[in-house]
Amino acid sequence: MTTAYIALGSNLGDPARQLQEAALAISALPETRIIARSPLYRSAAVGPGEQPPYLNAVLSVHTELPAQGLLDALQSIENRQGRVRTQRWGARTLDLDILLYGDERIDTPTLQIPHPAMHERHFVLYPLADIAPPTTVFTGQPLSSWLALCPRAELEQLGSFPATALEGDQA
Ligand code: ROI
Repeated sequence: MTTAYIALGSNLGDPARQLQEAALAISALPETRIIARSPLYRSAAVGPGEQPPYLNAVLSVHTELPAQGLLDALQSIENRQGRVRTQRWGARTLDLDILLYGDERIDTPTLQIPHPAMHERHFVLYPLADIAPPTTVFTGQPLSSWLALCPRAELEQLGSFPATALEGDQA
């Protein structure tokens, strides 16, 4: 059993609903259970160009799926929820990224863990800190150190990310 952290993001097509549906789909994955969910956060889009603000959250799961199997499952959830990959930094209905997979380091053409940009993104670090121990280490430093280096800026906490009735009482 491995504890993994998954970042969720959306800035198109009713983002709150996209994140709810994604959590429901993740809760239904084989050999995978949602352990905790961060609150929902809203922030301006980071990156080039004009696009709508994002809604973000982080989930922790216990899973028996291998990292690449988990990634494949998350990509099929993205695709089912209408994600179209156009530009690299473009707006999207749903983005699901594996941040951490136990304490493994993975570097393949399809998967890099820890996620290579997570330590510099407020919209990932703050929701991660809501559910992960501050002693969690990645990219050479504990989460608490990365937070100290990353201004919270205009990141706005919107409230809880409740489990839907369909997810039962797993999280
Ligand atoms: N900006 C914010 N605020 N949240 C995201 O999830 C997000 N995702 C992205 C880029 C385009 C980098 N910007 C983002 O992929």
